[in-house]
Amino acid sequence: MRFGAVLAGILAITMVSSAFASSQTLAQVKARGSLICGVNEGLPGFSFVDERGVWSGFDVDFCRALAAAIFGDPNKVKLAALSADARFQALRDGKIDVLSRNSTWTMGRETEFGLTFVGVTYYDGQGFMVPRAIRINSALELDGAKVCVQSGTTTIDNLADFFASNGMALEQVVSSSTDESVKNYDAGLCLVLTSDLSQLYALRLRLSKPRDHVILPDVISKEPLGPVVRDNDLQWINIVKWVYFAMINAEELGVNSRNIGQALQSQKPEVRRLVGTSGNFGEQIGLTNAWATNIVRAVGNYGEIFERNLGSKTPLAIPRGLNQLWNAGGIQYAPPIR
Ligand SMILES: N[C@@H](CCC(=O)N[C@@H](CS)C(=O)NCC(=O)O)C(=O)O
Repeated sequence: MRFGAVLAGILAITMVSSAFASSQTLAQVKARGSLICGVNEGLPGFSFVDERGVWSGFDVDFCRALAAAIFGDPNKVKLAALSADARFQALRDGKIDVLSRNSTWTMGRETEFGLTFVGVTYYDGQGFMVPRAIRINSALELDGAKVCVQSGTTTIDNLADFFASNGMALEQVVSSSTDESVKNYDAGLCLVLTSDLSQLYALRLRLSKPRDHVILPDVISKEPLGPVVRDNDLQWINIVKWVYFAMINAEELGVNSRNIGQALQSQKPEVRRLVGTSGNFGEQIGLTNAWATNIVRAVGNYGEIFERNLGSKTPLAIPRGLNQLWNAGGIQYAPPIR
């Protein structure tokens, strides 16, 4: 009997604490009046602050989309610049609400750190940059090369795997920030710079003579990049996940920041569910039914966000490739809102 009472007590405490954990983040964000979003310290195209202190980039826009979904205002977000080494601990410690920082989804990062990746906002892969003058065509010709690489990344692990599995000798020049890696490479302290391919294009622009450097065709890894949250708050996981899915679904349905006013008048059932003129989907995740309309109005659909930050009219000019929608040759795919 007494054992039963103790057990009931333990169960009650567990239920109360897990109910608390499961709704904590949104309540805290709302009480604070802003979202705290972890981003890269400086990576053009993804997360970059200009001389006037204005942030821009693909990952920054995801933070703004989340703020728009929650508050109806994309500016209710504080961006916390984090190094590769510090990012996951900052999330675990509750210093940020969400991490949107070119982070690769791996099994270990979820299981060891108690985190959840909500989706893949950008499919990337690791590559190599070398001086054009050395005239090589493949990473398999890099036996014995000195390679500049950053700590706390999947990059450094993939690099070791690639050289070991091809029986090649490797000398690493490790640094803890991109700035240092780029400076080391530019100064000739290493022959090769390795990172996610999207970043190599960005980093090449920072070299003293970008045209003197080539990116080799080899892609040695899968780098599914996406937003990360703590794994103990299902409501928050759903919010962050569906913000990403709403951006993809909006593009698929042809709803964008220019025609969002017309979309609100649309009679198409799928558009109506997205923009909240039918159904109750926003309220069911703790937001308002205008959540997706607010995202699209403030930051655009997925395609608009991609083009604005990374697309053909930007200095990076990265092709959509795998990040094209699934019905246009890529693998970006979102479950339906219904
Ligand atoms: N996607 C990889 C690499 C992410 C990463 O941090 N890459 C470096 C190399 S470019 C970076 O963004 N550094 C920026 C910085 O620390 O300032 C991961 O999640 O580990």
